[in-house]
Amino acid sequence: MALIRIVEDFHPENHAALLDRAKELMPVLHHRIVLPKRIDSCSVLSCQDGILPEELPHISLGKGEELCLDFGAHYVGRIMLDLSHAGSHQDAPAFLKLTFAETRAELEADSEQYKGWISGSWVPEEYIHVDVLPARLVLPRRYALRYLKISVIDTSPKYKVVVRHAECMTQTSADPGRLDDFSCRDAMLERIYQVSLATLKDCMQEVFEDGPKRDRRLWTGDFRLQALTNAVSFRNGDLVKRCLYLFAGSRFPDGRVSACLFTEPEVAADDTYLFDYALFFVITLEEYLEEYEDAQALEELYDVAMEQIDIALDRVDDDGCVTPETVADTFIDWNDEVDKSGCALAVLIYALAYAVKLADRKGDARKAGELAGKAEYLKQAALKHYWDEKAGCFLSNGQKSIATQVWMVLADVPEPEAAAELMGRAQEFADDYPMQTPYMHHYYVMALLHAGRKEDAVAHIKAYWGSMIEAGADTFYEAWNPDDPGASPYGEGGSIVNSYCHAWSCTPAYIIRRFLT
Ligand code: RAM
Repeated sequence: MALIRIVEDFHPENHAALLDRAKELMPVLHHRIVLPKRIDSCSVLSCQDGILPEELPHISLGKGEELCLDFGAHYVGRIMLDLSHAGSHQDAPAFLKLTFAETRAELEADSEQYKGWISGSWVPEEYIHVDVLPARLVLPRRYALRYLKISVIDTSPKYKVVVRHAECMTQTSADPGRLDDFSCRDAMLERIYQVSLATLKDCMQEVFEDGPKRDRRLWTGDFRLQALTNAVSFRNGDLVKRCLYLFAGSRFPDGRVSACLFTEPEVAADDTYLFDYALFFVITLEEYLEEYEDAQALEELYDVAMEQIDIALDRVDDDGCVTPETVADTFIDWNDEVDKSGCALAVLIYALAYAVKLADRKGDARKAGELAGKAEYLKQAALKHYWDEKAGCFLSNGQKSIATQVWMVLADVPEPEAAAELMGRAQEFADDYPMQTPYMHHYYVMALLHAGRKEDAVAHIKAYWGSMIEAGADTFYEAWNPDDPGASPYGEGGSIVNSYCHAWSCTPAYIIRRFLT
């Protein structure tokens, strides 16, 4: 299902003082020049692995010929190419196609075949005419890439194109100097740990982006997971604080925190509200305060957080269940077959636990007591309406999905002993409504840990994130199904717009540091 919300005549409400604070927290970007490590392929050479980039000035490309550069790792940055020509005078423009790719497989995809619902303009390819050679081509866009394919669409019979030099000026607001020298004893976990950090690093820009290829913006669901992983790695607390202020500073006119936010040309909340995502604002604020103890942020953001809770509680009906209209505004995962009503209620109960801590932290005993009471009431409602004794699990409108069990366990709806049993049983039917994103897999692992099933949690991290590593991931992907590597939430041909360095998949580093050492 396409996640496109359009509110007619939408004007977000901006709060200048909060946005000013966010501006003060603008991070420093760290830059580095990186050169291609090898020529991955070249149509004019009998190409075997390992042609060095030093060969570049000796390769000339005529009409229909191409070469592919491999920068050796995933980077975010700007590309500069020094181009010249070989042969007679350049009597016609050089017409080039540049294709950028985060993974090797992306290069094989054909953008013409993409018929999905998210904009095809995200496909990172450029068609460029160069009238005069030699030329230094500095591309105006920022790319997320490991590979760059340069295809010559046309020259003339009189000359060929030479790519003399290529470089990428990388950028990230993650400071590797902040990392400690931790390493895992287990080799696979160590690789997963390193790739998690590489993923987070490249998503850390002026905000915590969901993916540097796409959508390049803040989403609350992704942000919460980045903030957790950042706390055990790059520790850029100011970037977390900045993003909290951005979400608080531009909201729906009725006070709701938007699911995502634009920062260009100026800060503006998107007209997309997601029930679960708005609650992650509350959770992330509490977790930030726990990590960094920030009296100013508590003072200035507390009311916004409580407003999200009040808005969410207004969306609960007389039975203690989230209303169907609101369930329709709940993300959970890309699997549209999943009945999300049980999950929506559980996420609310889960968020209430954080809201109670937040109220306690603020010294707001009345609110803390009131919210603890609501949480208890909703837990009872969840047991009454969703627990099925015969099935031995939670059913959401009769449906037995892994997502519902995960969120009910995280919300502490079942008692600890029952949760441990439930998460044991739930693994048997996990594939009935398969989890489709590392985001949902993260919460699955967290539910296993919460239920005391540490071995299962480790096994799942190794099997799921490990299978991405085995498929060649330099950074973890937005969507991943080991049995169907080309799967995409975006419809026909969608793998070309998938993001292969995606914030919500960076959490194994957090889990390893916080729960497995
Ligand atoms: C997408 C992005 C983002 C996610 C939302 C729900 O467009 O991938 O990461 O949070 O959807």
